[in-house]
Amino acid sequence: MYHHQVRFIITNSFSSPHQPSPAMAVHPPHPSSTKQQPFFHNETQPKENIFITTHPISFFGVPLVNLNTRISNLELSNPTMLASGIMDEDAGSIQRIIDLGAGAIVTKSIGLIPREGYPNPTIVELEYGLLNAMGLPNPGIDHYGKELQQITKSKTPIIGSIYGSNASEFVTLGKKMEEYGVKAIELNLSCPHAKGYGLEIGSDPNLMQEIIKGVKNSVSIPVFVKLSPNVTSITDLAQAAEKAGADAIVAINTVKAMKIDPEIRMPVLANKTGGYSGKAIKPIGVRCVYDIAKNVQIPIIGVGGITTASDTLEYIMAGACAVQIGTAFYSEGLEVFRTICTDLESWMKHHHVKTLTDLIGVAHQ
Ligand code: RRO
Repeated sequence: MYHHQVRFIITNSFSSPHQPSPAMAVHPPHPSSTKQQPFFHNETQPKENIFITTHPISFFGVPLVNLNTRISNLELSNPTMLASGIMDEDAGSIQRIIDLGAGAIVTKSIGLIPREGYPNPTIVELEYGLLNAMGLPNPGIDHYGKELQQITKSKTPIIGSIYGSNASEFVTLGKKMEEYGVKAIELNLSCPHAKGYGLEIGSDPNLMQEIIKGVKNSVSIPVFVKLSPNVTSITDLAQAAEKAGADAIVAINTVKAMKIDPEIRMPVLANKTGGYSGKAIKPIGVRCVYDIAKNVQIPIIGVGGITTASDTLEYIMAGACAVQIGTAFYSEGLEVFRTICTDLESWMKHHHVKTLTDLIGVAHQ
């Protein structure tokens, strides 16, 4: 039905996790690679050449470089986290991502009661990413708690993402998440198309601060705040969040966008507009992280279009201490966490960087 830019449409099915589809990866060449073999393959190189090095990355199984990172009081064995909203619907799929090497997991955004989400079509693949308007489908906090309790003893930290329409709903959800054993809360104040939720409340700094203070006063675990790029100044919101006591900023949620199919003369998504994720939004995310890092002291977690080790390094150098990965599953497959970590280790070894955290914010110097 869709011939040109729309490659496939995925429907909203809460009970069946999305299956990634294989596709060619496109990576930028590293700037230092002009005289040597490049570290990260580009469009003209076959994928087998993704990394060329003669340096060993471990000695008798002990890594020679250190990918550990820290967000507030959470210790991560590596900086790659599962972003909210993908492969995080039940204990089984979360366990699978843990086994695949993610440094931390963020759950689906969960509300007080079950919610079906928007009618189909809810996701469409465009040239450089995915456009979605899922509409916050989730089983509600009480049912999700049963899933969570099966996996929160894992060594890999689980972070509970929650959404609500006011401070009191966020407080109830935050307390329940803590009871279920999550190691931190992520406040979703940034979904671009959820009426009465997300961006509609997250773009009001006073309401945002009321929510953060309410949750901070009710739980003893760290509270992260996920912000939207669809505002005049994401930096102002990050500063307001820091003042209200947030322990970390997560930047960015998806970019408000739309796809019209000329053949049917209609928007493709049933909700008409949605949120764009994937490679296309990486430069937007990197810019947001860079600007936020200049203005806040709390840790920043980068999200938006991260597909490769090179993308991860961009975010880290802009000021992020960790990154979240979601849409990359569709182009890279579920091995993306391992691939990024292995490529990061190789890059660091080659550049004589022993500790990943030494690279945080270096682009500001
Ligand atoms: O469920 C969604 O439609 C959704 C959410 Br909660 C979000 O935070 N960001 C997004 O692009 N979609």
